[in-house]
Amino acid sequence: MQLENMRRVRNIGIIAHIDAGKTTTTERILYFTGRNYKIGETHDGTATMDWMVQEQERGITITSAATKCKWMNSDINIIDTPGHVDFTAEVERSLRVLDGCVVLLCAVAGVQPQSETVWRQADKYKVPRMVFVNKMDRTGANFDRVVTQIKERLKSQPLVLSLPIGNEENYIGHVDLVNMIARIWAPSEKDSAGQMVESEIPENMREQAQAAHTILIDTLASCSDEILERYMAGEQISKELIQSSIREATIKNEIVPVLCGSAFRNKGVRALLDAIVNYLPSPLDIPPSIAFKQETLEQIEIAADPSLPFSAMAFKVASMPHVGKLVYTRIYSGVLNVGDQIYNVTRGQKERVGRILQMHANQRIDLETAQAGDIIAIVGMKRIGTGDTLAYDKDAPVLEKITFPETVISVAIEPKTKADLTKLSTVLHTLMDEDPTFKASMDDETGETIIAGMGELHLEIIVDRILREFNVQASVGAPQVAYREGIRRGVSTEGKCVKQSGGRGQYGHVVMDIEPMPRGSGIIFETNVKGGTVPSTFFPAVEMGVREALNEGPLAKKPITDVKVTLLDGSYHEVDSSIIAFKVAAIEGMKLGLAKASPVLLEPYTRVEVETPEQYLGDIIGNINSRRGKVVNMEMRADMRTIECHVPLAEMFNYSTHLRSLSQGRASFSMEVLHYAEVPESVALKILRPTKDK
Ligand SMILES: Nc1nc2c(ncn2[C@@H]2O[C@H](COP(=O)(O)OP(=O)(O)OP(=O)(O)O)[C@@H](O)[C@H]2O)c(=O)[nH]1
Ligand SMILES: [Mg+2]
Repeated sequence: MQLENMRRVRNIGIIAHIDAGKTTTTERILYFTGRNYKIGETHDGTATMDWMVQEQERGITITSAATKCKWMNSDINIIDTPGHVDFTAEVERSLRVLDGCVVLLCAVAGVQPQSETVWRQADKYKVPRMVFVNKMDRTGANFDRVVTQIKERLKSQPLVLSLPIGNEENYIGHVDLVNMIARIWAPSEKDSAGQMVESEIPENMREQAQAAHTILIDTLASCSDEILERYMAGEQISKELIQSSIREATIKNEIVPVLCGSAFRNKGVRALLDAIVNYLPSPLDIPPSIAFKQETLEQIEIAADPSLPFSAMAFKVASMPHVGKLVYTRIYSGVLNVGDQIYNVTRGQKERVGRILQMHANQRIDLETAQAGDIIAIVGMKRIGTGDTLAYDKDAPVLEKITFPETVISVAIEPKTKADLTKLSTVLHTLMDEDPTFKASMDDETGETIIAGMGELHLEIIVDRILREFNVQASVGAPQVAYREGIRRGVSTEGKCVKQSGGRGQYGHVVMDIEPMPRGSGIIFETNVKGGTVPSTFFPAVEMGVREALNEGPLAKKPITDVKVTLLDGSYHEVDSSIIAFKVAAIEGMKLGLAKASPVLLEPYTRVEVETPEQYLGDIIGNINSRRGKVVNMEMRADMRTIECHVPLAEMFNYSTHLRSLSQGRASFSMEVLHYAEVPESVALKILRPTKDK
């Protein structure tokens, strides 16, 4: 019975570029499933899912919100994520715990920069997905172009399930290519969504629909032997077989079903819901979760099974007035009951489950129990952070962590009074618990409090919350970028940890190569040990040491990036070798090696995409050049020009205001951090001098 329930669960996320219509679509889903009786609009500040004041004021999503609804006998847990790149952590943590997702693409703009970013994030967690081409009602909508972009830019195999009937203001419905029928919305006074009528495919679209149906079968035949055999034999292929093959291929990430609609005009959302239930996985359809045994770090699998011991991941911590600390949790195995004693295995902390809540944006319903496959919130936990593993047993395996990007900008924040200073410190801890991409620290030399985050908007929202939600009086300084270090030369290095002081000693010895890697590679650790000179049980310990050593570069104590470290050789002792000894040996080796590897200062570079009417092009490009930027690509999109450029983040502060005045408010831009690159020497000298003068 419990397994039967799980088969009907869909845990899905909605991800896309900013303003693609994620929240608008989620609001329609809540309306059509009967969860809400009224439609909320993001631009009026009435959307249920955008419940934060800052979201309602700005008409954008900032924090991911969870909700649950029912469709065709299935329970759908939905997480609506923000599109702005500064809140990328919200997408990352959601994709880590979700089983499937819907990617929204704008029918006019197609695959936008942030669509590519979230697509790559979904790739990282191998999340099966479908595409909803939204805004088919807008001038310039072009469904076919978007389908081509899915192939060319996202390098994926689209499987078109619905063809639009009409376009732009004449968009009136779609052809369902599985059932080969048309669905058309006739205007209705009763229902703002219009009355949906099923009919035969319009005469003038029959040929096009038949051709698209053939492509659908062709594509499926390349994924399913059963379809291939029938197709070759010229036999009829049943609707059930088509649907089960679509489901199978979607879950295996071989195809991406594509639907179209206009969420704002309430069109295509029911078909999207049908497709979510029919084609996206249940918790039983995805591979088992990966976890690591605490002592040995040995990798094991945890199956989605309520009869196994309880194991869950806290993926989001949020403080809510009158409720306290809410811990959004995905249960992977077992059952959880109110009042249970559990362990935060990651921190070795015993906790009690005070309440279990089903979340609906900022509303909640108390539950007595929850089980494998569920996404719920727990109240009553004391010490918890994002990505912590919860279990009944304190020695239980730890689930694979969520990784978050490093902060790239920071500002100093100065409280007005002593009372504000005391309050600020508590508030900063609360905010850090909530947001793993927000960091606060004290500058040892100046005594200033520094807050760091993912971008100007991120810090602006945080400062706004500090002032308004938490009532701290404070002023903030000018933003600064976070520098890093890189290396220019490859080196070989050796590290040893040998201690003999009576009793059991410590012995670790490693030989490693450190090499510079292309920009954007991050940190790569590999092992190539011949003849077992270092046993594989110590590899994770060496990696831990390597990563720790890379936190502080030899030049300015900044983290090091774009390097590959390969463990090649070493030696061990039967009795004295330990995880700690190998970690220390790796740290030693890295320190010695990095100093010889010609370290250089790096700064974050951004990829900026500006969309502008032709007449402002010259001024905008001139301005980008004056910011040490370089134009890498230019395109015509509808009647606008898009300019893609690479610019140091340090030169991009306050760009939105400048762009507005350069283009009389008609150009828009999106920006994401691309990679770190060398700071030109003249600039680096100014940055490094204060450190050297010390
Ligand atoms: N014409 C048209 N406008 C739409 C459609 N869907 C959404 N919009 C509008 O697009 C704007 C952005 O919609 P949202 O739903 O807030 O977009 P979002 O993807 O949630 O944005 P973020 O959460 O900030 O990334 C709003 O003004 C919507 O009314 C659509 O199908 N057609
Ligand atoms: Mg939104």
